[in-house]
Amino acid sequence: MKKALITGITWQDWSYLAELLLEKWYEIHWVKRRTSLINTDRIDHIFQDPHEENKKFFLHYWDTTDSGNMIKLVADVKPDEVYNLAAQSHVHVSFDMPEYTANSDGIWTLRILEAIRVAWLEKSCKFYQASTSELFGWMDYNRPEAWYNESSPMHPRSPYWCAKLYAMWIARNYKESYWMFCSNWILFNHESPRRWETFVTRKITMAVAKIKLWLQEKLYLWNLDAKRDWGHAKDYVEAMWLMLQQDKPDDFVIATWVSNTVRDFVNWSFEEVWIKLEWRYSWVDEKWYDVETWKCLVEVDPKYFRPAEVNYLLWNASKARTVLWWEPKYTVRELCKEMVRSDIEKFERDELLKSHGYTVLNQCEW
Ligand code: NAP
Ligand code: G4F
Repeated sequence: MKKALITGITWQDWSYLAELLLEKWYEIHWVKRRTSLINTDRIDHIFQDPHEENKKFFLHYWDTTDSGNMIKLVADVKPDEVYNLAAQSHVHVSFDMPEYTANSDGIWTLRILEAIRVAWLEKSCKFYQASTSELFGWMDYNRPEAWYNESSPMHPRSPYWCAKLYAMWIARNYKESYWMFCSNWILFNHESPRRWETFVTRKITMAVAKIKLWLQEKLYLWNLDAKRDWGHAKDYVEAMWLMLQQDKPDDFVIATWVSNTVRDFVNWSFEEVWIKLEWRYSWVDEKWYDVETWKCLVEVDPKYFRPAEVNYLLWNASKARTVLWWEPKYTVRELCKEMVRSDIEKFERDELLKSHGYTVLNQCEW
């Protein structure tokens, strides 16, 4: 049985990766930081195995800023594969907390690589680094032949991407210096009903569900013309696992190769609940109205402005297709439908619980 060590377990990617690795009979060591509130709702279903003898999960507490703990953990567990998913991954927040982001996303990768090396596991342990599409920053979208691939020049546009660029290069450096198996997964945006609530797709689908159920009046956004290639996290974790099953380490762009605007995602989400919108004015004054009631449902709020923005991204993911034989199964419309439906179910359930006197925790800023 292979042993996997996974960092960043409370959110979206980990939960899908854990489901996949369980099917493949891995022993999983999951590490999470201590929080004062319980935040394991995305993964609780995985741990509710009543048969103790089936237990293949081991929880360890740790934080990306704590190297001593990681050195001990790696030496004790001796993992065959390490999936490094933990990160302060919100771009806007990284402008507010640049130093923390550099430490937690950049230097952290060095800490874990060193932990593998000092435990003498550099020849046996495969390391996976969750890198990001937005390392490339600018794109000239008038020249589609310039679609970016693994070797395009990089121009990160936020403290988060600068930290991730360091992380990617230090992993490449350990591969070249110590012959470690280090692969970078250069990911486009991937979403799901388990996506954190403050990324734009989930923020939209939650708001649409709440508006439909009369629980929210309006959705506030910024930069509706930003274009993203949105895939399903379930598809993307499969690529993650495939990368570590290769004979040689390599870097791969993982994308669906279709790019849409935030505006498209808003429209599709409202279409799922049979609300048709029409927009008036433009840029910061943009407002969207329900064509039946002429109620304003979407507005621009400059609060979400980013000091530097990436407006457009489209990458060439042909290497993953030819080498890993990886293909995304979900289209962005299917993804959007699943997210809206899941949010409607969630809020209907929450309302039912509240009507029976239970408290339901709510979050959401940015
Ligand atoms: P996510 O939802 O933001 O989850 C990040 C995880 O890291 C959470 O479990 C979080 O724990 C943990 N974490 C953050 N800071 C930590 C710290 N100081 N110590 C310990 N744990 C910490 O991210 P995701 O969307 O699942 O993405 C996984 C990875 O892929 C990230 O590295 C992200 O940067 C990268 N990525 C994601 C996308 C995407 O579109 N989803 C695209 C490109 C790259 P808490 O629950 O305690 O906060
Ligand atoms: O959903 P977002 O916050 O994702 P962003 O910035 O593209 O970053 C995500 O994908 C990266 C990979 O490509 C990851 F590395 C990163 O960790 C993260 O998972 O924003 C998408 C777009 C942006 O252009 C943003 O400015 O939507 C725009 N947007 C417009 N209004 C908004 C909002 N974004 C957020 N979060 N909230 C808004 O109200």
